[in-house]
Amino acid sequence: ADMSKVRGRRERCGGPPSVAVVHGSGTPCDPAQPGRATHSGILDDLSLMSVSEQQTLLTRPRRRNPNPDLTFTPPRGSSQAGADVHGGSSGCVPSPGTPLSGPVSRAPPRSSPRGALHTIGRLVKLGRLRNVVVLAGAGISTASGIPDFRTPGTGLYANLAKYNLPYPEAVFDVDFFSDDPRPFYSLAKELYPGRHRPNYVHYFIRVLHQKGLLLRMYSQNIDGLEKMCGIPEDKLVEAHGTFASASCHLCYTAFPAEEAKKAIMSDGVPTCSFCSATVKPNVVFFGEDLPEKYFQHARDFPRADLLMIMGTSLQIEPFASLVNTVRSTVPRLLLNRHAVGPFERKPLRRRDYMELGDLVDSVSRLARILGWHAEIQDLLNSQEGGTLPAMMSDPQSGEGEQMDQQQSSSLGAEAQARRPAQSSSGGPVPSCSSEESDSSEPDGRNPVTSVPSIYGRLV
Ligand code: CNA
Repeated sequence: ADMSKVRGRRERCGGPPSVAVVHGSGTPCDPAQPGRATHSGILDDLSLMSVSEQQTLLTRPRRRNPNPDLTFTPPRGSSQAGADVHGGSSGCVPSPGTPLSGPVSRAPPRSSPRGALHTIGRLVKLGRLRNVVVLAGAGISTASGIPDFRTPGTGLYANLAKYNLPYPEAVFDVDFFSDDPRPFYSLAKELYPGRHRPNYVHYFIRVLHQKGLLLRMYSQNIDGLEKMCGIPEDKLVEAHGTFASASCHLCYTAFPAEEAKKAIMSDGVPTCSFCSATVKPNVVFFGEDLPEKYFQHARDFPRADLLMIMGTSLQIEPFASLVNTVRSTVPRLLLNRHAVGPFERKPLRRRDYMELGDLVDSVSRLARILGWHAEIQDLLNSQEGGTLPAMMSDPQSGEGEQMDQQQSSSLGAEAQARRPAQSSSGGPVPSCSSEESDSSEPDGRNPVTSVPSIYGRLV
């Protein structure tokens, strides 16, 4: 793929021409993996456990949406985002009126002791999963008190009603922002780092790193909690930008992030000293480039041996399509309140596992299976006491940067995020690709060769 043409963009869910809700298993690459027969054999055996779980899922009666009002009417000319989590089969494009996310009254979560968590836990304990990629969304931060987007009633979109947005995603539309930045600033006040603390789920991911198992965390979140809990910068891709830097939305002149924050928190409007247009924190808006770091996925995903998907509705592209870029032999574990993306498919793809329910609950059960629970509790206690231990970027070798709590917390104020890169002429700099330098993986595995749909999205 010619990565220089890629411009990452957030998709307005379901709206043509940017319809990009992920359905189906999508296993674009599955090269044979020489020398991995043992791994495959174990996976084959263990996958039987999830088959029985799938049967349970298939026979469980599904409740219809008890509140048809909890629906999102898309902007004119677009079809409905999201997926019919009540029983739609794979490959469908949901019809208008389908709820954006499942109401809390969905079928009760499964907690079979021999289910997804035990399967994955066992593989980890066997040492079979050493390159875990985590894909995360707003759901990992709800336990920290930050609402997600789409949960009816509590979601941030629902709270923006007072601004009479033409459609909820307009809050991230740069043209809309240009006319009226207040809805986004209102959201920003809620999400600015500093008001909230990492929770059990964040620390679970940190421990995953401490154990040397985290290949990379790709997060859609802009709350900065991943860095605050000590996940090193080189292990983290903040795919939708952050509040850690700011710039003019028109001419991209950099603006001091702290000044922008101060103005926004006191209901002011920071303006560019160069062109007087409105300043925007470098959170990625629809149609804007994703950070260059995001394109690291071309190297990471072929190396992943477990994909953990947590707390996301998988409705924003190109992020959502990442789930389809691991090899088909790679287990994918969804931890969420309800099935999303390819996990709506029935039966599940072989080696797809999901545990539905509250994330903290699911993650703490997985942590107990792995024997990590006490360690995570200690980290949470240290956070409370302000004595969070240092974190290394490479815990196995002992090398890498040390990070104490103060550093990790203050990272939110540093320029970690990328706004769309600009050339000297003011135009966007082409996104860089790591593919060329990565034609052969160090561990000898085949890289992903077929190209997922995200590469076709040119803006
Ligand atoms: P979303 O569309 O709101 O989906 C969140 C998902 O998490 C839904 O499927 C929920 O059911 C699920 N969920 C929420 N709470 C829990 C819980 N406690 N246990 C289990 N599941 C839960 O949000 P996405 O992340 O998918 O959408 C991507 C957007 C959201 C990104 O662009 C972010 O910038 C944006 N966002 C970020 C934050 C944040 O930084 N904390 C908050 C709100 C929105």
